[in-house]
Amino acid sequence: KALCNDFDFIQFIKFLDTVDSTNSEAKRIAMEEQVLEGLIVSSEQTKGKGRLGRQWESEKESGLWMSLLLRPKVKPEAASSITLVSAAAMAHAIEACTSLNVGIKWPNDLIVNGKKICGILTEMSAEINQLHYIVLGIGVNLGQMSFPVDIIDKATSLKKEGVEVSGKKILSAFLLAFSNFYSQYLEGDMSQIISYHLAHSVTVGKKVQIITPIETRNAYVLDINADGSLLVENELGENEVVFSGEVSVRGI
Ligand code: BT5
Repeated sequence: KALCNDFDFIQFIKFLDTVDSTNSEAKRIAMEEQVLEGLIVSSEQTKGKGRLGRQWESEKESGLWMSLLLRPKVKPEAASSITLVSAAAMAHAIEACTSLNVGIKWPNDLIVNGKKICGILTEMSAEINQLHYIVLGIGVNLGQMSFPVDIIDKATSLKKEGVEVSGKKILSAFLLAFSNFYSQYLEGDMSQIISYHLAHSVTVGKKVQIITPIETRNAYVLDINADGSLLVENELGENEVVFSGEVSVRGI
């Protein structure tokens, strides 16, 4: 049952000690229950996932590892911009609970002092013209003081940045901000969400590499469009719109 109108996208909350991946658990629930929406949180993930098959370090009690199972009544093309909705909501939540400045690296990374503190993995099940569900996976580093060598220079946690906040506090601040941005998104209004991104972007106005599974090329980021896509100037000096793939910002 819905907790209240503001949170009617949360019909269940499942807290786990351990799981392979909260995204995988959300997908299993989505398959069993055809209409349910809700939240899964785990203290530990044994197979935390990043995008493009990458690994997400999710040690026990070191972070907030969570997934929202959502069934918004939107077209499949509109589904990927939910990543922007959650990035804005989590940036807002971290800033509301701490004195840190949070940057957003389009479309899915949150950055504190040049290092990644949060990553978002959006997965969906859809057919042409019909979206079945979205799984919105969010990982926030809370208590790690060290990271594996391959990411030691690019990852950080709230504790490493000198802040101790509980996952519960971040989660409740996130849900409040998310419910607000999500209802705007459902109404087809991305304006406040895009403004929030532009104000916090570490991507706009930078030279970036656009890395997709097939190619890597250089571009200069001009703007974030109203639909959440990125407006870039390519190496030929032409304007181009980037909808998906990964954009990595040089120097971060
Ligand atoms: C992401 O992928 O940033 C998406 C991460 C989503 C994690 C959440 S946790 C809850 C839910 N359940 C899941 O199984 N996943 C979601 P990507 O942009 O591909 O970044 C992955 C890269 O970030 C890795 O290849 C590492 O370089 C780096 N990385 C791995 N673990 C990290 C960590 N804990 N903190 C910062 N960077 C990390």
